Parts: sequence; C-alpha cells; structure tokens
Amino acid sequence: MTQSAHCPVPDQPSLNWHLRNTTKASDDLRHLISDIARSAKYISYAIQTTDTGLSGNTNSFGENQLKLDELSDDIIRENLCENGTVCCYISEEKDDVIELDPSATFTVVFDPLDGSSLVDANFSIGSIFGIYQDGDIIGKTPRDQVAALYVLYGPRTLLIYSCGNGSGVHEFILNDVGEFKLLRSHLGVADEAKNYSPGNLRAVTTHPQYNIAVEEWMADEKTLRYSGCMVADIHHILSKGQGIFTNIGGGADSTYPDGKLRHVFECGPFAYLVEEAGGLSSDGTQSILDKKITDVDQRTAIIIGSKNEVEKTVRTLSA
Ligand code: AFP
Repeated sequence: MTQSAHCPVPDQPSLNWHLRNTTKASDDLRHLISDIARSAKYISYAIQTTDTGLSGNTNSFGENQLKLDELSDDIIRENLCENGTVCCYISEEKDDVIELDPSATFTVVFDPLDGSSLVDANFSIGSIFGIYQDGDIIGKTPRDQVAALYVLYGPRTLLIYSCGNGSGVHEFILNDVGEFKLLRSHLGVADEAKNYSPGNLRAVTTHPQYNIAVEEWMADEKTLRYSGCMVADIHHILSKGQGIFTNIGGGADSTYPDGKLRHVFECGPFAYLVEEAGGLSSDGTQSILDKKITDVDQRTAIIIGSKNEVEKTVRTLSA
C-alpha cells in the first residue's frame, strides 16, 4: 500500500496501522482483528480490577460478579456481535456453536481465558483466537485459519498475531492509553531448543516414552520453563526464539488419554503461529495444521516449537 507523504511511517506503528500497511488482510478481517484486540483491552482491565474466582458472589454494589473466564467470554461475545462480520463463534466456555449472522463471513474460535486456574496466584494468563473463513469448521483443519492471535496478560499485556502465508508473526504491547503498539516484528523460532516446557507431566507414569523424552531433556541440561499456562509457555518460545512445549496423552486409563489441550481453541491457533514463525507442530504423527477437526471439543497431543527438537521428540515418543 502506498503511504501518503502526509502520513509518514510512525516510529512505533499501532496494530491498526500494521494490519493496514503490512498485510494483505481484507478490510473485514482487519476490522475483526481490531475488535478482538479491543475485547482484550477490556479483559486486561478486568484482570487488574476484578476479584478473582468469585462467581456467584456479589460486589459492594450488590451486583452479581462473574468469574473472570465467564466475564472474558461475555466481553468477547459483545465485541464479535458489534463487529458484524462473524457468522458464528465457538468458545471454550460454551458447549455449542453460537450462531450470530448466517450471512456474515468469519467463524471465530477462542479460549477467552486460558490458564484461569492460575489467576488467584497472579501468574500470567492469556486469550487465544483462531479465525476461519465461512461457517462450520467440522472437516476443516487449522491450516484453513485465515489468521490467529493470542493475548498474554502478564506484567505487561502483549498481543501476537499473524495473517499467515509468509506475512510473519508480530508482537504488540498495550500502552497506557489503551493502544497496541508494535514491539517486535517477524518473531522467529530457531531449529534447536535450549528450553523445554513439558505439560501433562502426570502422563509419564503411563507413557514410558514420554518419561524418556523428559529424561533426555534433563540429560541434555536443557532449561525447564513451565508455568502451567499454554499462552505464557508458548510465548516464551516465540519470545526467546527457541524451545519445545509438549502436552501428551497418558493412554486409555489415564486422566487425559489424548492430552489435556483442545485442538480447536488452543492447539490450532498456536500451530498456525509457531509454524508461521519457522517452528513445527505435531500430534505425534502429523502437523497439528493438517489434523482434521472432528468435534469442537476434540483434544489432541501436541509437540510444538523448535523444528529439530520437535522431530526428535516425535521419534522418541513413537519408538
Ligand atoms: P486452566 O485454564 O484450567 O488453568 O488450564 C490451563 C491449560 O489448559 C493450559 O494453559 C496449560 O498448558 C495446561 O492446562 C496445563 O496442563 P497441566 O497442568 O496438565 O500441565
């Protein structure tokens, strides 16, 4: 897009400027990402100001208080309704697909507050979003997403997005006046990992190969970085430019036979972002991006991050 002499390139571009000037996103997609970013600002504020985990309680005004994850879900719904380009959405907080406008363009899948069990401990938490063209995602794969983003609510609030197709993965910081400003563009993931982030570690008792993978990481003297929030743990990989994150199923008799994480809301958007940044994702046999969506609630094992370490771990797990 040509830049008018009267509109020089800003020193620190905003998310809106970046979407308009550096991506091929349609106007509708740009506006949708902007409206999702707007909901993230409200969630960020709610995390700072709302009592944690108080569903069913009343505040000092006698009003019912929502748990933060329910509140986040409501905030996103309000913004998607207002946006007008969303035919339906699927939230981790809701059992069913929510129809908004059958004639509209996009389906949005999201986990409104990932890591919500960590809120009272004041750990970092996040929101995850995937955007698909048209309705009905059953039978599609995460590769069909037209954009994905996540927001990390930590000491600082960060938004990371990509519109795919080689356009890169870009990081923005929420400033004091409520604007997302570019922090780093084109985040990359190197082939070798120095850090490891092993989720659903309870599975090592029923999945001996997972135990071996963990022992290999320890023997390699890799650094453990695990917080229990997928958004924070995968952001660590994108931020440091290397690392591996796993969440592996423990088999038929275990708590999470197929792993704890959900294909649609959690693994799909992160696979889109990490592979766009040069990393790799796998469910143990194929890229998460190629794994068919059979159910909105489907769970999947995930091995994601630095390419060589993901490939090596997949070999160990299947040996
Ligand atoms: P909550 O949203 O219930 O806190 O769960 C967080 C999460 O879904 C994901 O963010 C973590 O990676 C994963 O659970 C942690 O699972 P383990 O505790 O089994 O490692």
